[in-house]
Amino acid sequence: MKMTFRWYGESDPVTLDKIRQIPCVSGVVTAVYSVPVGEVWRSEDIDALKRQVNKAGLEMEVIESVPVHEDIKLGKGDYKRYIENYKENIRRLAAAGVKCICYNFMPVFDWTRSRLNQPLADGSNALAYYKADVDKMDPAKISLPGWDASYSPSEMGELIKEYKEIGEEGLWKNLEYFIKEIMPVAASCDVNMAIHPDDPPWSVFGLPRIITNDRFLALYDDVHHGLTLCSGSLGCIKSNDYTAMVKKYGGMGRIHFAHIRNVKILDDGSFEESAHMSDCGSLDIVEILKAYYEVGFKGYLRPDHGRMIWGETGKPGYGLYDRALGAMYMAGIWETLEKAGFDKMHR
Ligand code: DNO
Repeated sequence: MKMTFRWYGESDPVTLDKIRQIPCVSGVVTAVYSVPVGEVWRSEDIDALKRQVNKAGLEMEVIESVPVHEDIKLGKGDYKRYIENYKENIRRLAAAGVKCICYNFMPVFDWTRSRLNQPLADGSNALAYYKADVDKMDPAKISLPGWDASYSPSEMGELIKEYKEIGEEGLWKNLEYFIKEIMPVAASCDVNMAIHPDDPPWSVFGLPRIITNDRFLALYDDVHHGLTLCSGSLGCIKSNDYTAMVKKYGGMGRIHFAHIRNVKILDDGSFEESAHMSDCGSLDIVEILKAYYEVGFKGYLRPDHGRMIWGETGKPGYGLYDRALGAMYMAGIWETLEKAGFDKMHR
């Protein structure tokens, strides 16, 4: 396992120097942010980013994300050109030593929350998803971090209509086409492609959202075709046995990237993001890490969203302090598993 930390580039108030001081972190997860979605990243920009990260004493082996253009997801317009661009990005990133690319196939919106700074009982604040609030939201009129803000309300309305028309099966068809195009390139470059599950893993605003792991993995039979397994996404459905998922997909060697955070699931299925520690939320983080350890996980892990604590302000979910606490907590669990010889007891 390699512990990583997300870094949003030059504009991120959480600087590389600060990340470097978290003892367990070997590298950052980042991207070239200046390029419009769908276009080819310049090799000079990729190399400059890598040099900057390496100079700070950190690795750049994971890219999160190379976003997928909406034309690809809708199978329309310039989708063929965008797919060729995507392949070229895989080649260029591989040439710079990148080993894993995280991406998603969520229509229009990436992760969705109704509150970005919900006060928690301990005085911190965190992201939250309240079903009743989301039901009242008009997606054309709001924007959240992680969403593409480049659409006008009428363009947004049109996009949403198109997705509703193609529905889940249409989206599956376009995903399958995309995967069959890009995976031979990724495999030949030895880059692991790690799709992020839909977050939350149910339909929002009536849009199709389809990343259910079994069917996704069946699209392409190659170990490079894999998952970013995210405990905060798939773990926020009470009936999901998240630890069993880690064992199953980890056992198949298909989890390339682990996002770990805790969530407190509320009675109506809404959820609040919480501190990483098991006691603070509905997920047992020790059991999750034990499952990763048991399957001999060799991929990348990162503490996912954190709360805002100690008065920190910044990009919602991506402050320094709580994510650093999360990284250290998980590194501590991992070290304990290693030193206690947990694998010898269980193999
Ligand atoms: C949320 C992140 C996601 C993730 C993308 C991957 O904080 O985990 O935004 O980066 O879905 O493409």
